[in-house]
Amino acid sequence: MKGWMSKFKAIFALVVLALVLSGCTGKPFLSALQPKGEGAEMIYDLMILSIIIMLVVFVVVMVIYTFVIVKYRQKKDDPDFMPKQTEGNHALETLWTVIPIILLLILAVPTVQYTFALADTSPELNEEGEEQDSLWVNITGAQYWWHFEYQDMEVSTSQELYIPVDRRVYLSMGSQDVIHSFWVPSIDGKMDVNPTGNTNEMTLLAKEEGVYWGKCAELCGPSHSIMDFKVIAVSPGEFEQWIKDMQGVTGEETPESATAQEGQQLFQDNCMTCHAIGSSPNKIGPNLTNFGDRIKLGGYLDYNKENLVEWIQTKGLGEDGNMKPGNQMTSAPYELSDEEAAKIAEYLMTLSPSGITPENAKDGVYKDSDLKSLFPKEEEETEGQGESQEDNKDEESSQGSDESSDGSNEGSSEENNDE
Ligand code: HEC
Ligand SMILES: [Cu+2]
Repeated sequence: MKGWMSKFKAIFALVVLALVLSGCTGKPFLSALQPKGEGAEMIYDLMILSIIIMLVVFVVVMVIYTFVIVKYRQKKDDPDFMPKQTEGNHALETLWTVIPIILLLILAVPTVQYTFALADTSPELNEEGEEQDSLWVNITGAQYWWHFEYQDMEVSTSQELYIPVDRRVYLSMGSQDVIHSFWVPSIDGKMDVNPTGNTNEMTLLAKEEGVYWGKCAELCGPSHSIMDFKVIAVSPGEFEQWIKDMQGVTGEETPESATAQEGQQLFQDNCMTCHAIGSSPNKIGPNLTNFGDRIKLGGYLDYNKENLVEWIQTKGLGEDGNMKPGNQMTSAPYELSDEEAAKIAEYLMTLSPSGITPENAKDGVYKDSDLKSLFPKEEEETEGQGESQEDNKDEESSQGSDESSDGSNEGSSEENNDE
């Protein structure tokens, strides 16, 4: 009876273990064990390689161990049995020194190779071997959200980063308060962001369209564990369209319904010190240009009007204090009635300047594009240098902002004057 029980226990333990371990591969949009990006694949390969090496070592050691225990154990009929004793065997000692060195080399070569490959931020080459324009995004981490600014494109957004699939995206990263760490497990490894002014660089390359979950991987305060964000990988053609739609937004667009219009006014009176709609440098709070397309509120809460009103009323804390503890919106000076908060919520939910939304990451439609139309043309700069200098002067006097030092953004410069 006893034997049967212990057998049963062992089987039960194995089943539980199998269940637990099979759960380890996790969700496909949040798992380093189901890589969907270039960096994540390399990291996964290294993981598999080191596990194989570990298993081989384990099995070999265990086989020898079992063999020795069985073969050389004290025999019942011969209690004085003593196996032959060896000491100072050169061949053996060389063997067990050389084998680990070889194993370490097998691990080290791809590890070093991948480490340098992942740190490489030089331009990607196209099929003809020419350097492609690099799509750079400035990323800023803040307690407890992320800001994204598409370099030279006059497009900013927060919390949800749209990227083209199959194309390397270059990230230049910093923080506006404390150290955070940018991590999209199924696409790439982690990168810390520092508040000291030095920027870290990395690339992201998603190999499949999809909505991938990102996490802050550095303990940065009470809401660290919910400093979530999303990476939305759409086809290059859809990405191009998205950028173009986002470029036109000024924040002055009038929403259709009268309630939303009132909400817009209330928003402009109470919220614009910290939030922006349309391209803007990083502010105290998230950029809300395409807030209507957000998958989550505040990075992780269900996106619906009820939550949004509660968020606005409690300044991101929540009625029982568990929406985003310690968040920086708590210092907002406004007082709003329930009705006013609801109007603002209605307005914010209309902010959807582009037909390209997270849904496009799931539709399986692949529109190709080389994204060329998004980059400022180099020919123009060399061609009409005399003229463009004059143009710049005019702009500088009328605009007087720091933006004008960058002559490449002529086309969209009016859009920055909305403050
Ligand atoms: C003192 C600056 C400040 C003011 C004023 C302010 N906010 Fe915020 N807001 C923030 C910060 C900071 C966050 C990010 C909080 C976080 O996620 O940790 C935020 C987040 C939000 C979010 C969530 C954004 C997202 O991407 O999910 C919404 C919505 C929002 N604020 C609405 C408003 C509204 C509406 C007003 C005006 C009634 C307002 N805020 C006023 C600082 C401010
Ligand atoms: Cu953080």
